Amino acid sequence: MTPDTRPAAPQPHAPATESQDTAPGYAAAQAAYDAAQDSGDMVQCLAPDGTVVREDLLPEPATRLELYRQMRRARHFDERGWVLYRQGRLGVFPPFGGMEASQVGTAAALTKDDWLFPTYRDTGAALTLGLPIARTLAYWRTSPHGWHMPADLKVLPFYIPIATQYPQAVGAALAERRQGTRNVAMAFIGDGGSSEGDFHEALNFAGALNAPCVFILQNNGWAISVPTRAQTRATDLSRRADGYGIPGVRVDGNDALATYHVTREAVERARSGGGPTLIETVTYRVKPHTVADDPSRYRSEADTAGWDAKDPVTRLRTHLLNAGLMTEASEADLLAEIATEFEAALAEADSYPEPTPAEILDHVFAEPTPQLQKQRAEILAEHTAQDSAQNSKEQA
Ligand SMILES: Cc1ncc(C[n+]2csc(CCOP(=O)(O)OP(=O)(O)O)c2C)c(N)n1
Ligand SMILES: [Mg+2]
Repeated sequence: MTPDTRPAAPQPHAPATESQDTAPGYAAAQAAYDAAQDSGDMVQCLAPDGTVVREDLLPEPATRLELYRQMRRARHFDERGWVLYRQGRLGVFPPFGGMEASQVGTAAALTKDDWLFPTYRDTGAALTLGLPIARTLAYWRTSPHGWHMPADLKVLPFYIPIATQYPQAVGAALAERRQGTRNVAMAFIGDGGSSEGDFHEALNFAGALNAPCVFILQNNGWAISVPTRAQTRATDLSRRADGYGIPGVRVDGNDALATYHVTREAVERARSGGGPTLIETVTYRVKPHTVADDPSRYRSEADTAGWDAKDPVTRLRTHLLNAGLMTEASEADLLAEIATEFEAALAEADSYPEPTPAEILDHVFAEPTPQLQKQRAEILAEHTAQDSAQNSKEQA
């Protein structure tokens, strides 16, 4: 028998054990952030305490103030979203508090002629590009009024299936190029989503065809209850770009000035024919996965506590105050304005008529398929039966 001269098969990667990854005190995401910061691999403009580390990357003062305004609008929505859900006034809501720099700094680099493909997590990005608050509230209220995007905005409805939006964004980008515009498509995805086939196909497709795309990969440490470390053996997700021959950039996802800077560069490259870029924003999901999630089942309070010191809103706030670009009084005016804007939008959302049960299927296809027609009839029959049962109970 001839001896086997093939090299030994690599040892399989030992899967992360439960005790390593879900035990109280698990702080791999913090360690990853700190290591990226220390190694200088992660673009940063402001340190977590708000001091400037890269003077050369600072955007104009007016831009810094606008980024702060948009982050505050986003945070206000996030905070009110929780309350509204508890009051039964939102159907579901995936919070993004703590990820505002990752969403606002990136979306702010687009214009309204560009495309935005957000996931369910990216309310902050959609609001930044101009999605009306009332319509966004209607969406999370599961009302059909939130399903139509305004005609003057190329923001897609929030994608719930993971990674579907990535190849679609490439298609939109190629369509823009075919029409001879300089418009780009930006798509968001999470760390978990970057393990899906669609993510990899999209990057390859975009690279091969030099599509004007900007891919934002928000690494927030978790895919529901699965920590990034257990999800993939890769430790630097921006390097996923190497496999497709496109630039990959790692940026501090809690630093709005840095996310804005790197995204502007990527958008400019895409507009001028330089092709796609993958940007990994290193951040953290401080909040539960959705309002229905209970993270105490898979992580401890101590895991998230350290992220308060890295908070993106506080970081930019400290910088603006220190740089004399904002005072506590001007900030108070801004916050009052934001609260008024939100309450007016909430009143508008409250004024939309209640949807009827069968409407849930009305906008799936322009022409309903036979299956949808059958489902619609079933829903109607079920509700008619429920209504008559209720009526006879009330009359009895
Ligand atoms: C195709 C598909 N598979 C599974 C799910 C269920 N699911 C919903 S959210 C989620 C985790 C996604 O994590 P990540 O991509 O990191 O995004 P994050 O929630 O952290 O923003 C999964 C698996 C889904 N929605 N779609
Ligand atoms: Mg995630």
